[in-house]
Amino acid sequence: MDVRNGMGLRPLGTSAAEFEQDLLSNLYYRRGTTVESASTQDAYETLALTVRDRLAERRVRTAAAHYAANPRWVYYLSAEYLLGKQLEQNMLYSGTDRIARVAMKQLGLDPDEVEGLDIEPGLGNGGLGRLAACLLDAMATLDIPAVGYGIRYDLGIFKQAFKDGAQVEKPDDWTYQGNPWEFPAPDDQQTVFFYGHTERDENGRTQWIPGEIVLGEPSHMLVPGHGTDTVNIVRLWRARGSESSFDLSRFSAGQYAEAVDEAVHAENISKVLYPDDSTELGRELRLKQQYFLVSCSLRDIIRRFRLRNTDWAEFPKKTVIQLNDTHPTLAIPELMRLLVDEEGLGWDLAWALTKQTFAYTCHTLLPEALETWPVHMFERLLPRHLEIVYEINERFLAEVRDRFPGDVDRLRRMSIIQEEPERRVRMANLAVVGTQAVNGVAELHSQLLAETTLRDFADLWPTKFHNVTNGISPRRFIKLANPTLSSLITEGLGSDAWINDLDQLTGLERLTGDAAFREKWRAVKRANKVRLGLGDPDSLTDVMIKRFHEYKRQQLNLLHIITLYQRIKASPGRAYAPRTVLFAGKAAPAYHAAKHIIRLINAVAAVIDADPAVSPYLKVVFPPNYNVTLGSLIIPAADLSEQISLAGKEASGTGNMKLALNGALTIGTLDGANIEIRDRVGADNFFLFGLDTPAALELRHGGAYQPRAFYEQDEELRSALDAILDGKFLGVGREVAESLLGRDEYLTLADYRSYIDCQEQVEKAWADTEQWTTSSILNTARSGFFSADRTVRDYAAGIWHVSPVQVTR
Ligand code: 26V
Repeated sequence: MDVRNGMGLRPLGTSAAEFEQDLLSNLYYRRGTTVESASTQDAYETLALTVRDRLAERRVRTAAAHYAANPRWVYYLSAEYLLGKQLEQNMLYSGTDRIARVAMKQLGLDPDEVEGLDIEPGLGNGGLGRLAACLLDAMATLDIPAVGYGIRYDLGIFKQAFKDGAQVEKPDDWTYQGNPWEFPAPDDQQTVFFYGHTERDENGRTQWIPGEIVLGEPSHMLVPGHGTDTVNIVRLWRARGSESSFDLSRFSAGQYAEAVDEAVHAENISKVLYPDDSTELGRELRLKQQYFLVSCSLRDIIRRFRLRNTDWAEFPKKTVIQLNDTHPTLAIPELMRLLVDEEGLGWDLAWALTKQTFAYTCHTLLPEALETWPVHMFERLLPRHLEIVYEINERFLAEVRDRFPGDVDRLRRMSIIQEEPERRVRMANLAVVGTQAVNGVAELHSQLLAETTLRDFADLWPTKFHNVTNGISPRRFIKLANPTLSSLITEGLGSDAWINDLDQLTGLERLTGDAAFREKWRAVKRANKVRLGLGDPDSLTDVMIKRFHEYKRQQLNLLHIITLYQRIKASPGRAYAPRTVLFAGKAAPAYHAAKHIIRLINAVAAVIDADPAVSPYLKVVFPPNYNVTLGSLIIPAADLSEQISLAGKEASGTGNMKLALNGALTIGTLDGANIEIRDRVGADNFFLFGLDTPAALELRHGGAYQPRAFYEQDEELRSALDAILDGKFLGVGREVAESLLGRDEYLTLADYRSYIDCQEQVEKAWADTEQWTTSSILNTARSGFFSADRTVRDYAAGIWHVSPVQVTR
């Protein structure tokens, strides 16, 4: 019997009755209980396992098909994944959503209550982590053999609560009830070295004698494709103390806590996700996390390579490793170390293989987000890797010297080692030097990378630089998040094939002329607002959902709210279109400026709520703890999408795509993927305002920017800032106003008037309900390009050079 083909297994049934039987059986044999005595948690775990079994069977067939094909694999290395809840998704993908609900009702269980226990693995900060999840979804859907590698943090992104309007953080112990979606794989455990020193053996080979040894324990979650039998995996590593880390002599001497010190220390590596996105911390534990991820994953990749291959020359033909930002860049010197020190390959061959294997995606332009590590810390933790980085750098700089003789400035800029004011390893430089392709995540971003941040490298290797515009999973962000709109679209197009072929949405364009369809479209939007339950469903729902960062300019949105508030106070008689402004998002715990903005938003919300002259027209809501689950409720309810970052700062944005796809109109700057959204949905269906990138650069770096001048010249702006400074909002937020009047790093005041005027255009457009609905439909109809399926096809054709492998029954 060929176990690899899953032969000899009883096929799992596709009827509700069979599903019910499997539920009962799993409840009994895997939870050890019965329907009569089962808790809701028992019911949930059992449902999860019963759904999971259907995917496990596809997983086995996928693994067999991939093994037989011995294809070129994509390995996606990412320190973060924001996968979102698994249950609903896995029911949809396994085709069990309907029968599962029928079966549960048969057993007297409330499906909604049971599904309510599913938790969200928050193993990421924001855009970068969610992008990783969307790309995995699309790779599986397109039958691309792929494995995602990451870290199984014990504590995910903190839970956000508000106390007196201020953000407080609580730990996210996401697996305290267990995690039914996870398959432990103890057989594939890896050993990771840290610290120590290097020695040369009699043959001149280098050996790393470690000072600490930690075990990496893998488990994986399933990544099913939609409308296909492919089920890929995401493999997450958890740190464990090695056997020697348990100190038996201390234990015997009665020092029980001290005996486990070392093991506890080791396990700290995967204890917590760092919650700071976009500011570099330079903490040793974070560097340890990065190496831990890289070391475990590379050994696993090599183990998998060796199942079917023997010749190292084949390695890049069978393997492409995508680095999700610089966080996993240590994989470059690590592969060199494995090939040269452990496998005995010569440097030149090892380097050629390494460079061919890796590709690097950059997700930022902010200089403070470019990772660097102090050389002394790097050297202490990874002594052999520093030697290798030096060698890579020396050879690289020789190449630069050849190309640009005498240009010492260029050498200084391009060196992997920064010398002043402190010696540091520049991870982005290492990532560019050690890969065959570098990409930005939207047209403008890729262009700016090549012209500014990575310009010297683009001069040297122009063909290395690519653009791959981000995309989002249509399964997660419309089909699952917005079931009613999805049904209406399917009804309108006559088929649901659009879910895996999002360009088909253009078929909606002709329906804009159908008054009955427009009516239904509005009814869906309204129902989604009712479902969200955070404000008048007939008001203009104005949504800004993203991490808090000054460059994203939540403070600009707030200045608009204060201006509206003051206008309503000044002329109470006018007919204002009711508006609900919704914010959601977290601030990094140490990012004080962002936290001040959060606190001020909550204060303004409270003051407006308490003012009966204003509250009928204006409401500010700020539900706490933004995550994939909350986003999936908000996005379908949005009329207006706020994408108001300073031009040249937001690499891409992906929330902008999710909102447009769900029929929200964007008010935005010419930044990131906003530009591509506007190009596609049409200028008439997009509210554009603000400085463009050249104008912003000119104003900022011309050195003549004076925020005070805008304050003095614009009465409404002055009045809004004065209200804050005068303590009109519970005495909160002076820091925000002072920062804007001081340096105003992100040119908020320069864009204020343009933004306010544009919001007036929004209000006018909102008054024309039929035209607004038409624009809403056109936003959806023309957002097909932003499917992550298109993004993955772009990577596959331009960077990975991989082809699909079909999984057959
Ligand atoms: C950066 C850092 C810097 C060092 C400290 C820890 C840490 C943790 C996470 C990050 C990632 C920030 C980069 C990021 O999330 N970029 C976002 O990527 C999205 C997907 O490409 C893109 O849409 C957003 O515009 C971009 O801000």
